[in-house]
Amino acid sequence: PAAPVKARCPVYPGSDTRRFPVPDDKVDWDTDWPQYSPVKYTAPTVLKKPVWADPEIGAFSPQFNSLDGSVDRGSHEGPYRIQNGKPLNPHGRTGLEGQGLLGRWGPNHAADPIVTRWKRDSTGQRVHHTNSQLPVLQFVSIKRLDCGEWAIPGGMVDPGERISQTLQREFSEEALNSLQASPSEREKIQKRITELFDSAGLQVYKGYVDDPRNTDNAWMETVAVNFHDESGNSVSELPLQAGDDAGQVSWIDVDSSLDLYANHLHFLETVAKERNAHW
Ligand code: RP5
Ligand code: MG
Ligand code: MG
Repeated sequence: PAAPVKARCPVYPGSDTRRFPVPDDKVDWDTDWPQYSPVKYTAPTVLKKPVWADPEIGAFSPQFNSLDGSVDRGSHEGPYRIQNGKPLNPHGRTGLEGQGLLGRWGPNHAADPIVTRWKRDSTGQRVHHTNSQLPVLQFVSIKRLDCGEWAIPGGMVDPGERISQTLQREFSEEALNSLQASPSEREKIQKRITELFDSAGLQVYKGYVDDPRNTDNAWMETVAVNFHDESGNSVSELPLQAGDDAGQVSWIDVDSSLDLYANHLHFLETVAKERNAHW
């Protein structure tokens, strides 16, 4: 696979820590590189030992490459290597070791709900792109509070949680602000979206995410699933409201020129092609 780009961003997110620069030809662990000396960094939020984070390796030696209690430490990409008790990023060197901002050593599992509808004009007709002549898809996008980039409203899989639950919960929290809703409002939101999320979604990606928070020992993985409102009268009619780690939320036209968080654009490309939409 192509060498990760965002996981080698010069300055680690939320910090002043600079990664040890890793050129493309030195990403692979199998390429000998004695001079490699990655910076050690684990964010203060993680060092404070919140419930969602692992402690430092040493006294702590979890069951890697398997289900460890209710925490899934298996990778979607197959077994990963352990070196000096620490898991090695399966996509190679990142210039930084430790947990960074991530809670788990090894894979940190997320789920990404890609909710789409067709773009329509004021008369309800589907809009076709002037260049491709293909109908234009729109997806629900959030502006992340941590970095200001537009992204799919995804989030971490809680220990023991089923992916299908994570997809619906994260969409509700980030795009419908369910965390701030009263119990009765929350129930209404749930009712409106359950049908869409219970329908068979189209899985468009499963695996490593080129996330800027990745380190040599901790990385993001996701399952991205597309839920499509074909007729435009399901989720399309719900009022969007940003919540939790989202600062803004909006329907955005799907197009290859978008600039999105991590490798989310790659997931959308698959959605557009599968649905025969403009790209
Ligand atoms: C990305 O980070 C995933 O694709 C998902 O969108 C997101 C999950 O992390 P948080 O939104 O919980 O920070 O790697
Ligand atoms: Mg979230
Ligand atoms: Mg999120």
